[in-house]
Amino acid sequence: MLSDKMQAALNDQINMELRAYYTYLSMSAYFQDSGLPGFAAWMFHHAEEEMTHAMKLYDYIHVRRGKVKLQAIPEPPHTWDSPLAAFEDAFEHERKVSISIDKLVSLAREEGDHATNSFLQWFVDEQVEEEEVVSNAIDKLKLVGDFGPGLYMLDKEMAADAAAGEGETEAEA
Ligand code: OFO
Repeated sequence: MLSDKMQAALNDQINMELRAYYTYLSMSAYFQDSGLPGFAAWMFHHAEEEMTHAMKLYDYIHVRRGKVKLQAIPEPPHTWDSPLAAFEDAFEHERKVSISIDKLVSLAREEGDHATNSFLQWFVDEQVEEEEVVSNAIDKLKLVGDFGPGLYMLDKEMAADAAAGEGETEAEA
């Protein structure tokens, strides 16, 4: 049985994952509109991963006989100043998710809720990898800068990564 506090915190986390899903889907649309289909595919794939994270939490609350309470998802931004700005925004989002997961782990430990603590370890590992794949993309975008042919090549690489499920973390593979 989950405590009321833990149930509320897990429901908040579902909302955070769904916000990430919605934001990355909006980024995918932005890349599509910008003539970068490879980035669009990569970001779409990443958005789908966020939905699986939300559903893991959703299922867990049910398994523990808790109540899922879905919350409103705010409208995401629709455009970014550049591909780099979009990925920097994604990185900020991932940092916030990591901090939120750490707080959930601390709460589970405070409450002596070993099952939830164990369940959350998957998310702890996942966040390390998620931050890494997004920051790798940022590094590449910084290298390429405004050089059009470089961006074109990078778009092809992102398309190949998305098709191969790369950017997908080990835990999800
Ligand atoms: Fe990329 O954040 Fe989910 O967990």
